[in-house]
Amino acid sequence: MTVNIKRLNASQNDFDSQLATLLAWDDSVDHQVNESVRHILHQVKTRGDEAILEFTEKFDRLNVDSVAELEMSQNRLQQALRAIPEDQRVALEQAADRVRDYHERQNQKSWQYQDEDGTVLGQKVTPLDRAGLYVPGGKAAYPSSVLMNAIPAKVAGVGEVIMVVPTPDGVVNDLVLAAAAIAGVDRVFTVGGAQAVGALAYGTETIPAVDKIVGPGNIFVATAKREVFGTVGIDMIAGPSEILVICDGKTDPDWIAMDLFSQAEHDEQAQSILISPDADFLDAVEASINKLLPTMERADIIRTSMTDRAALIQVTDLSEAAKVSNRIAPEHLELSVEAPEALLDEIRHAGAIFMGRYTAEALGDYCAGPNHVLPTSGTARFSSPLGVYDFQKRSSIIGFSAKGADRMGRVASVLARGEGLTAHARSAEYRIQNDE
Ligand code: HSO
Ligand code: ZN
Repeated sequence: MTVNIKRLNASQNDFDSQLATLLAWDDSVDHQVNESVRHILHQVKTRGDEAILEFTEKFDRLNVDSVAELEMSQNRLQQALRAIPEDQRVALEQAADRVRDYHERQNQKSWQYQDEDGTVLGQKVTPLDRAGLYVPGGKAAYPSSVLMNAIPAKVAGVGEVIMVVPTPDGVVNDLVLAAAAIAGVDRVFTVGGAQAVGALAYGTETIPAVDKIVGPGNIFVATAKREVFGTVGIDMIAGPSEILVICDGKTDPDWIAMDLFSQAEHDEQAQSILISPDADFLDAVEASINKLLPTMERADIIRTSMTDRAALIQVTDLSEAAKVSNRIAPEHLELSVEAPEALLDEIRHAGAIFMGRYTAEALGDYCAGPNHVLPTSGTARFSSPLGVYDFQKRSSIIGFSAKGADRMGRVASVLARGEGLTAHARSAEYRIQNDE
């Protein structure tokens, strides 16, 4: 059974509408989910631990007497670290080191300066007191995502990182716990779903409230995060994974086919797009796709994703490829070309840019160093990879000298009177020195 992949040509008249159709995906809100999430959140907010125990029994079939029993101790995390295969442990540690090195460079410094009046102005950077990390259970439980979410928080100096992870029927994933140990996660609770998001947002007798919740999850988790936003901060709500490859036609078609598969295998709604000026190369990659697909463990997911959402797009040259890519603003962009640096100049919107034929996107997912939590669904137009800056905030510092208070007090007074705010005006005027 061959896969039928859409072919688009950027010179066709209806290319714009074809592209729009290609990029559309089903993110419709489900009212039933909304309602049940609201119910769960309300229960957790008002009944705390008791509600957590009830929902954990109901959804994860886990029956315990207290939420304390759902906490995994640091000893338990270390035990997981010893239990996993040695090659897994070493690879997780290598990945963690590189992710830490990269993110340390993102650390922002507080700064101050003095103006000519001796007035001090500045910006003070402080980490969040507590961050919550949601880790999905089952198939979507990625130890690599534990590293990518927890390490930037720790590098930012977050006081306490609290992880929640569902363990249906009490089955724990040792790789996930080991990754938590390596990343330095402070506390882990085996609670999942909307109830876990509620616990992190509102706090319960046992689970502390956090200031921001990050991490991926299913529709219940995503809906709950949207709902508690405002009470706490949240990261982005991730859509399906995407990869866009721009290729000059000179990379091995098997490599490109597998790069497209690497995101397609995440989920049926994932999107893989190849853009090339070389029509024969598009044919060659399509042949590789059909040759390689039967060898894939997740062939069914890949087939659905490639059939429903993939596309091979022909362009006249690499500049046009960059233009089309900028309109898509992909999560991952591979520049599989001879001179990626030159093409990079033309790229404006992408979550992460993978330079040259040797840079497989998969390396970025695991161990290159940069974060793999990236803006999806075109949001790279206005947002950035998860980073240290997401776990820090800034306070403005303002310290007037007497001379500055005099000079700027006059300005503030005029503006305040213009707004009809007399208390503002007089507060500023008190500090004006009328001795000349
Ligand atoms: N590609 C995913 C991250 C991931 N891949 C985790 C493998 N494991 C983010 O788009
Ligand atoms: Zn991936």
